[in-house]
Amino acid sequence: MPVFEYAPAPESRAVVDIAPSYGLFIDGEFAEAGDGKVFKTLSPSSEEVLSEVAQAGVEDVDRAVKAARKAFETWSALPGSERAKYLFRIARIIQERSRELAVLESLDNGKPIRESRDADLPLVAAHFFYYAGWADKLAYAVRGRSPLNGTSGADPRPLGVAGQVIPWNFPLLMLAWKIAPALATGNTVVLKPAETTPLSALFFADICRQAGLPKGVVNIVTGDGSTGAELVAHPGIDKVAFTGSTEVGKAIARTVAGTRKKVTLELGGKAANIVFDDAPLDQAVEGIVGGIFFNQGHVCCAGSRLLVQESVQDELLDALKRRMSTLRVGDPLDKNTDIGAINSAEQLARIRALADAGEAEGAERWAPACELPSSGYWFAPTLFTGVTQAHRIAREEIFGPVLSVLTFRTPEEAVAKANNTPYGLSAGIWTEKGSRILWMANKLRAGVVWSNTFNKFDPASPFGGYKESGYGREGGRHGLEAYLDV
Ligand code: TAP
Repeated sequence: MPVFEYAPAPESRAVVDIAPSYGLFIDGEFAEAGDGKVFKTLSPSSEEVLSEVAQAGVEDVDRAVKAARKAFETWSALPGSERAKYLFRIARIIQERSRELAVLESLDNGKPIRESRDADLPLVAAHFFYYAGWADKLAYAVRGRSPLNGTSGADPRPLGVAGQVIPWNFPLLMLAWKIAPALATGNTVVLKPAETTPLSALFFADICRQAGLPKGVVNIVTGDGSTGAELVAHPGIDKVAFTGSTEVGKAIARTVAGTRKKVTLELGGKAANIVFDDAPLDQAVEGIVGGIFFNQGHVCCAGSRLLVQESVQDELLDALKRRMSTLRVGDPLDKNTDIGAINSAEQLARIRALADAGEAEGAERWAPACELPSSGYWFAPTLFTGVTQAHRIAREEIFGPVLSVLTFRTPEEAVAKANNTPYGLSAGIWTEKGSRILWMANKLRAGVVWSNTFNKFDPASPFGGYKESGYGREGGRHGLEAYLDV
């Protein structure tokens, strides 16, 4: 089967040569699906077909799990320092091939090249570097257990084969969050990327070959939700790691209930970005814009509810509207683009329906004048004022470039409104007062709380939710525990 060919060029389509078709990556080889089924992956900015990709069926998933099981015997027995060498090699190849990967990601996902190049790709490499560093220090990975306090000098054991299912919003970054800690801890993996963004995972498979990773340690099964369901239900899986919607997360929890499988679920969010009247407003406006319009708002921890203190509401909203009027929506491969394409026609329909519901329920809709391209899937950055807590746009995850503005008078009211959601993934606080930041951070039921910034990520920081945003943590030392028998 063909792999991705390198063609040096500036940030443009020509950087990466995409083959007309791709197979599944099982046991170190690309191969067609057993029943020959394929599906198309599109560029959401042009609706052009980028490639045809194999649709894994039940037998393909079984082959992949068996390959991972076989590879587990030798991979888990390698000294951590040897596994680290492979991970460091993968990290370096990602850096070397980051232009190709950034262009591929922007083509298949629709995100602006400035984001894939300057945010996604550096974070992907950083994850592999970070977890490579842990592979020979696992005796220190589990809280309360360390050779230094005499509890255990032995490495904790890996779980076995991890079945990993990821969404389309950060295709390669979500892959890195899953694969890097799994491999560092001695597990092997079968990963299913989202149906609309399979290409960077297949490119990554090629990188595994380039790095000389032993066959079967990483397997990629492309397909739709049915492939994900088969993977999660497969009896040969020891660990399920899922990132996606709360609805599918609940179905997965039901599937694995009563089995030996360990599970981590990273699900939806409806974060509050809370601005007090003493906050540096210019800085807050940048944080609000980055919080909701980064990656077209396709971000689980997006600051989709702006809670602004009543006394600065008018001033803040004027500044925010001025800033939103400068955002450029358009070609993801143009370095000046701020907001790219919505990932799919289905997602665009979902965003439109919720925005229409916002208007129908009485909130006031505003968007800057901007011309949207004629083909592809687009949605202008949009702001709703006069939003109440009962409105759907204040309660449901929109997963698009739509901001709902609510107001508050006191810190207590801000906390109550911020926590009034079934989700609990993230929150932001903008204020000059350090004591208020600490007080709020303790009261907010959110896995991540940013202060005077938003959407900042680091591989050393654990990430994950409360309530219906899921359970388990990814990133940092906590992210290792999810793959270890502790
Ligand atoms: P989902 O529809 O849940 O899809 C996620 C993945 O699960 C996809 O690969 C999907 O395949 C697969 N899938 C669908 N049905 C399945 C089933 N019954 N069993 C197993 N796998 C199944 O979510 P999405 O629309 O791709 O992503 C958006 C959601 O992800 C949002 O709610 C967002 O908040 C959440 N998200 C959370 C985080 C964190 S870290 N908490 C990060 C990113 C995104 P197909 O693509 O083929 O349908």
